[in-house]
Amino acid sequence: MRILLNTLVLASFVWSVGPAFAGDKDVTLYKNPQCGCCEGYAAYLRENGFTVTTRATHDLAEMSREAGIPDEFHGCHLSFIDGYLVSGHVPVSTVEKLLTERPDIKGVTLPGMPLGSPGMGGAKEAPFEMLEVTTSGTVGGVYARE
Ligand SMILES: [Cu+2]
Repeated sequence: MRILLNTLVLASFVWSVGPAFAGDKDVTLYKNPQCGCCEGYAAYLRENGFTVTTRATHDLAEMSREAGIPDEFHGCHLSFIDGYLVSGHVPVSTVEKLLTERPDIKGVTLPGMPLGSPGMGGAKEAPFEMLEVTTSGTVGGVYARE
């Protein structure tokens, strides 16, 4: 009987871990106060099931730099998702790939504001290349291209 009880307790514990995955979907997004396409990107994440808190800041460039992204590779906003940073208008499929594969990097950046990317208007002109932000504070290779 005790073994059965223990099993039940264990089973309910394992079961209760399930909803914790909801935490994977929590996003904090830092943006310049005037940035409209950043709000567009926040809306895009929400449409894809993420819970997004936007924070306006005048220190975005400094924050991106401190996160380990060299100036020329900054995205136009900076998101923190489940232990990773996601800079710029990164498609959600790449975010999911990052959260699933959990590589040993700080995150990814899509520099600038490419036309046709999520939250941006216009027509896509070229594949988006999401670059790795390495743990040593620089930009590595292409993590995903889409
Ligand atoms: Cu933008």
